[in-house]
Amino acid sequence: ATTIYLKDYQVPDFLIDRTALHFEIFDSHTLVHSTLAMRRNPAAKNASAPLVLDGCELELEALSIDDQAVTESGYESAGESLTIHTVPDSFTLRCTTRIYPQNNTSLEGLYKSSTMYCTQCEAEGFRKITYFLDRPDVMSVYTVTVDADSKRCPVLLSNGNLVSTETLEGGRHRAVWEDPHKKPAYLFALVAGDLERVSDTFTTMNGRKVDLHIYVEEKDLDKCDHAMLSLKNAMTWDEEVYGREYDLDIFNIVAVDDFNMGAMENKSLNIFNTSCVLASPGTTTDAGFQRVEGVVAHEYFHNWSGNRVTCRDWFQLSLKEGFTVFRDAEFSADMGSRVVKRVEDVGLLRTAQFAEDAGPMAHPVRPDSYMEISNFYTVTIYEKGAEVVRMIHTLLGPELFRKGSDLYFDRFDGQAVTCEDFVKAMEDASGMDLGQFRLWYSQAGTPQVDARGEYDAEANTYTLTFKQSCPKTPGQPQKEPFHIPIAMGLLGDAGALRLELKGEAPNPDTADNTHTVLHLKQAEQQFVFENVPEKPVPSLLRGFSAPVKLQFDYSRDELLFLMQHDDDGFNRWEAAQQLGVLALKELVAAHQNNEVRALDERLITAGRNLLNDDSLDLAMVALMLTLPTEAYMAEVMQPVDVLSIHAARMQARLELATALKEEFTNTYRTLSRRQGDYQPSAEQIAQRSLKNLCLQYLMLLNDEHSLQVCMEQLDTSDNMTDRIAALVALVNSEHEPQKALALQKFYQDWQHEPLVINQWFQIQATSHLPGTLKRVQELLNHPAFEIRNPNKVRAVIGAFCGQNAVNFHQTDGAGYRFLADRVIELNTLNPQIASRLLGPLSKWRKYLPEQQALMKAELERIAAEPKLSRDVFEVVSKSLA
Ligand code: DPP
Ligand code: ZN
Repeated sequence: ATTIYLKDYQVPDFLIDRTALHFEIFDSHTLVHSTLAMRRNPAAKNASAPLVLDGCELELEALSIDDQAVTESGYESAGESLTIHTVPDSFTLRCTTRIYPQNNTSLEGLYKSSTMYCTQCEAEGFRKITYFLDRPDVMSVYTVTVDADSKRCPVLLSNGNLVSTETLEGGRHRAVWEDPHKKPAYLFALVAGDLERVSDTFTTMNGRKVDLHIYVEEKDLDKCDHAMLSLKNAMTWDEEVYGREYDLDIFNIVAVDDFNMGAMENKSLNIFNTSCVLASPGTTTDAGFQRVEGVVAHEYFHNWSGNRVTCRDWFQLSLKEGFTVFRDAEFSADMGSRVVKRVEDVGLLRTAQFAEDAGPMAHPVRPDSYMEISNFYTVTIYEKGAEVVRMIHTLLGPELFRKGSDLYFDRFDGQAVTCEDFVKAMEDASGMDLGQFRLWYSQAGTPQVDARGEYDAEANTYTLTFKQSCPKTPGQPQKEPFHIPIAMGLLGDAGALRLELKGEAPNPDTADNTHTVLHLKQAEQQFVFENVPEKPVPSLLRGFSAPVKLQFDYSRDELLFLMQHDDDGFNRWEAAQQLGVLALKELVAAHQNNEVRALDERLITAGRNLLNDDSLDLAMVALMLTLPTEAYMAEVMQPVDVLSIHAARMQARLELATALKEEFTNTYRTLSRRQGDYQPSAEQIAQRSLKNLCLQYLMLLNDEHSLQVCMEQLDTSDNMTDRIAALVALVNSEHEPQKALALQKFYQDWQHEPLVINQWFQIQATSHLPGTLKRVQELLNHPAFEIRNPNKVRAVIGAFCGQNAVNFHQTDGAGYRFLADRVIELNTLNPQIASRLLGPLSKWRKYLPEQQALMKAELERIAAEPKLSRDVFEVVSKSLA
């Protein structure tokens, strides 16, 4: 496979001013007739360049230029392109291709999901529909005509406005759609099927009335309310926070069961994975509700950050994704609990993204090269990209940031631009120098920041010394120091201390002088605080103000102090995490040495205080009572000893459960009583999360009373959050007959709801008990399993390999073999999903030597397969390099 480089970028040789597509959908095939108004790009380097169109797996039926047929000698077709050597400066290209959506298992281009037709064109799926200039800097105005059977496909949708409908002969009908906004091909969408819809309206800030529709299968009509409400909230929020108004009279969402991603922001016709749009209390957990809210907002926000202003090339993917993730995270924070949202996001970043940044696929937020762009829809592009935008927000402050975003949208509306254009707009609007800051876009790897503090009691000064470094990553042996914003405060016995930074005038604007943002720019840098009356405990990197690994030698008592007294909610949680890390590390070491060691008493005392204090936010209590995850421990203890980490964490949880049995029981009882109608509100979610955490701890005790409580919750809950929590606790317990019966009953009750059955799959695939791999293999043969459906693959295979470390890494290597077999199977069916599944194997170098050898052997087995997709080849070859 060839590697594509950012440095080779060239403007397109041709432009497409207008695109007319006519789809004739038949059972056996689809014909696509395209008419493109093309001309040479005046900015092109080569004024006589041949026309090179992108096309993949297409049967070409007709091709003409200005109504002159192009004969076979007039073009050359090779790989994924079609070259026409001589063309005029301006011309009409017509072409007809024949495609087979029903055989398209890659779920890119036009494909069939059960009985409906739909498209997924980002990043390069449009070339599977017709020959085109399939690159985001070629933007065109589209008219789309769709013909299909009236009965099988009563609903025909595309981007923009419906301009006409028509009944055709032979029981067929037609719809014509026109999108007045020019767009790149990756934002094209088409849907044809038998769908019902839920409708509402939204009136924008300037009085435009927008029709909102959510299209689903009839059986799912009762699961659209939350998405609709989320959409309206997102539309209001984008007006209020970014001044962005919707720009068409119609906004459609369609739910599809077979979908590679979460959702897709096609202009005015968002296509969603059912898992990210359908929600009802009876079938969806709190996490599911929050996901729907977040993804609906994310795709809506793309209308400006992605569609109105799009990417010049795919190296700039984070321009739209990082910014849009930052936007949706802030939206969710405003709709629910800000601290909880931040804790969740940082949790993902510090496990998945930090691991990616330390592995063979590490890449900068703006990559320099790729083989297959689908492999770059990563936690680095999305989550780290969002952190980079968040840092700009922190450095500029909300007002200047808004000035910068206004300038960005204004300056680049209707254009395809770069990450550099975004940063420049922020710089121009704020006057801040972001020169060094730009390294966050070009350098991969997670910076390590080591900090120490020194108090001088005579001079009343406190000196913080920071050292930063960044490990080497593929292609980047050496790194320059980053510009790192460190939000911080100093805590004294009586509370937060006033900050007087040496060499800086106190800021008269801020009444609150107890919080500041330090600009760490050098490899080593000191900050001296003056008039510090006592030895402080520093609260550093508040709100996780930069995506770095911070090391500060806190004593455990200082961490306990921060847990109680920090003004920053995120850092209170972080102190609890770091305390947990220290305690777990001790237990891991003991386990490795076959020693018996008890959990640090202080964790038990802290837990008791949290459970006994009614003044605390319940969500915070739940978060702080959750020990660092195994995935996070794997990030802070390398090489990773999976089994010891698991054993240590289980031991710590059991000790907490035993010591705090009474507190967990009381809290559980109190919270169970507080029930009203189910709402996915921050308050109720907090209650349920703490209640269910208590249940999980109690179930570790393996006693009759806990079992009874758990069974009662399972049988009597009116919502899926509580039901699933009880089932998870039961499935991970030793109560054999009850477990099997409950799983069986759950399946019987919910077999008609695929999304619920996916959770049923996932719960079994993530059981930490022995024998899980065998069960997972059985599940692959379960009638409800379907290897062609990405959600099911993720629920069974993805969950087992990615969220069940102790079983995936079982010592005989059977977990690795299982994954390699599935990757080989999916490689031909759906390369994107196959490649994505490989993640856990690709990071083989961080495990113990015996595991490394077994993992590597499986990667080599995959590498030896004769026909590897570009997707899988890239990940496997880079993993073994
Ligand atoms: N559909 C994906 C997203 O919204 C890719 N654009 O992030
Ligand atoms: Zn996105």
